[in-house]
Amino acid sequence: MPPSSPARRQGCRAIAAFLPLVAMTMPMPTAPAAEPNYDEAAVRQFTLPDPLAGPDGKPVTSAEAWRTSARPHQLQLMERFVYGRRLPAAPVTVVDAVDRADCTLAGDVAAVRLQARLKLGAAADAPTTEVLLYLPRVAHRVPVFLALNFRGNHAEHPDPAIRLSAAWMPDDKAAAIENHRATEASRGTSGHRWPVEALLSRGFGMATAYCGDVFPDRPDGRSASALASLGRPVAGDLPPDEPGAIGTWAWQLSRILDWLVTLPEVDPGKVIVVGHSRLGKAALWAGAGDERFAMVVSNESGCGGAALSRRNFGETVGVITSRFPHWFCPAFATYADRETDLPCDQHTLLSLVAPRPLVVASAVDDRWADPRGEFLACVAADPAWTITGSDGLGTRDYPPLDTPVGGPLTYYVRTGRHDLLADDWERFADVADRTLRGQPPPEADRYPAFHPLQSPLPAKPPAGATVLLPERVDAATDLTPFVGMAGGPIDWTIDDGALVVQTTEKHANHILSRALFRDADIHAEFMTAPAAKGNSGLYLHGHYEMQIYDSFGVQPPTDQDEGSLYRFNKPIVNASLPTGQWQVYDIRFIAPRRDAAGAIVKPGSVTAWLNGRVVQNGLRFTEPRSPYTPYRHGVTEHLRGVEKRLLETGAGPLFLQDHGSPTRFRNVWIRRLDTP
Ligand code: GTR
Repeated sequence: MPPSSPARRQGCRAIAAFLPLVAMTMPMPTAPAAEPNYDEAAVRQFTLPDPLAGPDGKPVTSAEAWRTSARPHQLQLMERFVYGRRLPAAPVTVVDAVDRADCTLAGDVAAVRLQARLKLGAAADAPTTEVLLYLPRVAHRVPVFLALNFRGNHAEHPDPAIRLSAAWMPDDKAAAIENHRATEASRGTSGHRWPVEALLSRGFGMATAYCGDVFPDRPDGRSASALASLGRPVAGDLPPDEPGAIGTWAWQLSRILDWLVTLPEVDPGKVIVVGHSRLGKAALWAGAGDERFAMVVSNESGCGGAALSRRNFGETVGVITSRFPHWFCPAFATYADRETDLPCDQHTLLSLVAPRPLVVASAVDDRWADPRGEFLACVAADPAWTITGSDGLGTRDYPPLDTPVGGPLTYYVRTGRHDLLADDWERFADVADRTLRGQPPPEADRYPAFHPLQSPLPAKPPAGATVLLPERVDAATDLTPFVGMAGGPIDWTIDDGALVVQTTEKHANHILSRALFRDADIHAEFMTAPAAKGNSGLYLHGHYEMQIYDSFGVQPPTDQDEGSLYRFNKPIVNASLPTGQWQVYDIRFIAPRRDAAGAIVKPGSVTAWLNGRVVQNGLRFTEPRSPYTPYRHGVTEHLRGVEKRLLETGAGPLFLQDHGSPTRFRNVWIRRLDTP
């Protein structure tokens, strides 16, 4: 460890004993500074400052002293060395009126949509921010998740009534942003990150606003930010503790909270601040500084967020402050390559959330954000929960994948890449249920996360999958996993490694799996042909169809286009590829539950990926809607038996659809999630 002043050393507590995974005695890294270090053995040794230390450097020993002395001191350290001084409150007013409308979202979710332009401050030129809020249509106050977004409210959900943001945005082809402005095609492009229907169905409200409303995310964004209206310098040499974008975004979150708590539908004591990545850093800072946030969620916030700066793993202080000089206060950049001199670290930030619930979520492939460094920050922050008499993390062992640990300080590392997914939100809601609402999360649907890799094709079936069609279909392929409509052998053809739909006049020569399942992950690779617009489909249980159709380039896609759950919901984005290319669906299917009389008592849900993009995100559905299901059109005696058993047991087959086009299939498998 580099030399440190006696005062600083006094404030440090050797945490080697409970950080067994940190190489405390390893040599300094040998990797060149330009290359990120991903070698655990090359992580430098360090000792963390004590998050319980008061201004005299000595750790406090009571909850009272922590609250009155250590906590304010630690908060000040985060202000001075990382994010800059917190910005003062400002009066918040609604410009014009709140636009409030009842609406029905996908899956028949009854909602109220509120849109409000908030003016943040009294001055004539005070900045404004557009807030979008969906509430479940219920008669009581609800907890609300508040998350800033990266590309405007309209990108978070395909609802065409959402106001299109007119603010500056970074150019981004995937979000259809051209010349720094959103376009109509931008609608819903981040929809997979904001599963409104699923959360409303669990009784939560969902609020969002664009971070660029108060600080455009670019190095020169300061001059166009809200800081000028707050009397802060926007040019020239800045004081070392001058806030940047993260401080301004945290201020925006608090101002939106000012408004949310005035709404009669919102439970003012249960607003949860959530953020992903850079906005996760802002969510943590907002939650640390503003104790009105009842719970805080960091999703893969990484360096300058939940990950320890002292660990030179993935992104570092030097890298982040040179790529994003506008995010932190100027002092932070001076700790590049000397992070061990920082009087605080990111566990300090986490400790400021205590004793409120905090979720720190990582993704295993997001090494840039240092998942283990995020966990170790939780371990090091844990004393702030225990000193207040609360349970905290409850472990010092890095958890297995997809296994949340702790509570109210919760950590998990999930399978997959850097992203915010429907499954993450379900976990946040689980913690909110247990802590803020004091109720167990809804049982069922708590299966291991599914984050399919859809490239390269064909994709390897996972362990435990029941393979219905192999990666290459040929004359030797066993086709008995499928039967025809009458229960006999199938008559589809084999050509060039694929099974090809054998169409008949009725367009009802479907095939169905012998294997039955209730809840399952389903994978199918397919290639459409020009005839009949490439029409085919995956009929889940024969009741719900994930559409296969030539929809390449169709804008906006409808609930009949590829990626839709036919007649239930259009795809979030059009992810279709042209005819003649292999495409791929992965589907997490949760079957509806029925009572003894066959009536649905709990909706089913579907999350689907098409060619690498999320096209359905926890979509809830109830009774089948299509008049063409195999049980209605071209039905046989055999199928009547299949449907009867389905209604009795909840388990049914997978159908590959004949709709008049010689669609090709290969590599089809199901992985059962439960045993009905
Ligand atoms: C990266 C940055 C990360 C993270 C991420 C994001 O470029 O290095 O710290 O904030 O952006 O916000 O998406």
